[in-house]
Amino acid sequence: MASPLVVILMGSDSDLPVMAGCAGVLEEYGISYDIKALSAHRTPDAAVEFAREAASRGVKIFVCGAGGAAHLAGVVAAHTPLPVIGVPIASSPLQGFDSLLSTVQMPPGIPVATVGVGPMGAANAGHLAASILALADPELRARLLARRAKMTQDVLKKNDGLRDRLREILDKKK
Ligand code: RP5
Repeated sequence: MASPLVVILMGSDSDLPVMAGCAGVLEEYGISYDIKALSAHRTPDAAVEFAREAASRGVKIFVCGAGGAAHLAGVVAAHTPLPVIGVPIASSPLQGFDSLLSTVQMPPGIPVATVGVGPMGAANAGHLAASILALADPELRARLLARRAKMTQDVLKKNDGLRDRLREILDKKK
């Protein structure tokens, strides 16, 4: 069986509800993926070994989500030449600001393309992975452009009932 194009890694299975957002987007585009929980701190050897051998299996992109002292994306990036997208997760009392900084502030030469904190970031990680893969896949590029065109239409359509909705809100306040 062909290797999945994208690997979604999470620091813990407790990150699954957030990272499901990324998996959902990849499924929308028809992009194959694998999903695994491996921790930079609690399973360091397994995480490094997995990162090291992924490229030779045909994986193209890593999406790494972690919370707190979120070093998973950085450690994976240190051990693979593949693009790594980092998703900071708000699982600690610092609500994701800690994971955002520890994911985004990589030293020069070992980048992590960091998206926003939480579910919105996880979904965007899926869209960014699709954009990268679309560079070499015209059919995927067409699906991506079609999705964007639909999004544009959906947003423009929302203007139709805006005045009525505003009236309802203002009348309720009376
Ligand atoms: C991080 O610690 C994980 O990525 C997760 O967001 C957080 C809590 O992990 P668990 O204690 O739920 O396993 O490493």
